[in-house]
Amino acid sequence: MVEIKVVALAGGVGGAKMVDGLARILPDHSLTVIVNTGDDFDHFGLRICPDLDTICYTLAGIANPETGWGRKEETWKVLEALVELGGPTWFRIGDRDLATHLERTRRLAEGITLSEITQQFCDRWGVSTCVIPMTNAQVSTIVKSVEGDLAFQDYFVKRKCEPRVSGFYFKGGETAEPSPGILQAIREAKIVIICPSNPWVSIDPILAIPGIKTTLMTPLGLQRVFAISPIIAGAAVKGPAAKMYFEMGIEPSAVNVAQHYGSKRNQGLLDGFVFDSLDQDQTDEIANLGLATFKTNTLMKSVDDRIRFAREVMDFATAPLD
Ligand code: FO1
Repeated sequence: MVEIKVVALAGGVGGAKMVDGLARILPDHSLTVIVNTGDDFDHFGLRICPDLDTICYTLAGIANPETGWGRKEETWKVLEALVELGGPTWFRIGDRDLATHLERTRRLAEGITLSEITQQFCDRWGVSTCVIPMTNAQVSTIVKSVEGDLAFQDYFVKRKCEPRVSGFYFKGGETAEPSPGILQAIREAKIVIICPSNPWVSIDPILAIPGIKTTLMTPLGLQRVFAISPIIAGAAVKGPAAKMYFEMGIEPSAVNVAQHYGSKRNQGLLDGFVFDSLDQDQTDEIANLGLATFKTNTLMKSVDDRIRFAREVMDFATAPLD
């Protein structure tokens, strides 16, 4: 693989798997991951950053393979003691995972930025990929629902994504600045990959940070931007993305994800779009948006799947576009 700079936008478990595949096939120091922090919240007075942790744990090989979040080989002594005390246990924090939240919160209180802390943790976990939170400011994804505005983790974990949604907004997003290095990484990237994450609550918060979307749309050199559909045959691989589409009055489909980001030819973001072979009947519709298309098996059940898929995506992304 020729030495090219790649930037990935990611959040959640699907994003982490894609990022892991890309990290395994790309030369060291060629991949920068911009991570959603709209899921972040304070719990027990600790700042918890689920998508940063999911992506760093996955890259470090210490993620819980069943859930995709939290750590593997975890113990739950603190949670058991909290049950005895009658404390809140709706958000399950394992003992090893707790150390991450304790130490992140301690360093934040010392005035170290979230970006610096993330880099410091990656150094400790042996993660060579450059992982950057979308901003060092606090930006909170708020879910507009039939029950009123819900904080993201209240919606996602406490309420198990049940309340019908009507929209989202990213509190603090309008005044937040991209973390240092993000705009430069986007400008220098030859390839930008929008990972198969939830468009509404994992990718849109990143695009909402002032400067990120405009920089994506005005690259310095010949840059190409691709998105990968998180919807396969009308369903999300994991999480509420399809349910959100449906409740927003939009049919959950690969073509509607492509439409969500738009093609460069129609004032959108994308040069090309990757989706599952199960949705091949949408190929013309997607191509007619002005997009190069690539179909394959996009399900990543194993590490080998992640590697195979990442190779296919990079081959498509670096080949002459039709
Ligand atoms: N998701 C759940 O559905 N239930 C949990 O108890 C839970 C705990 C948890 C602890 C640490 C962490 O980093 C993530 C955790 N998540 C849990 C996932 C979290 O809700 C993320 O926001 C999702 O991964 C969506 O991105």
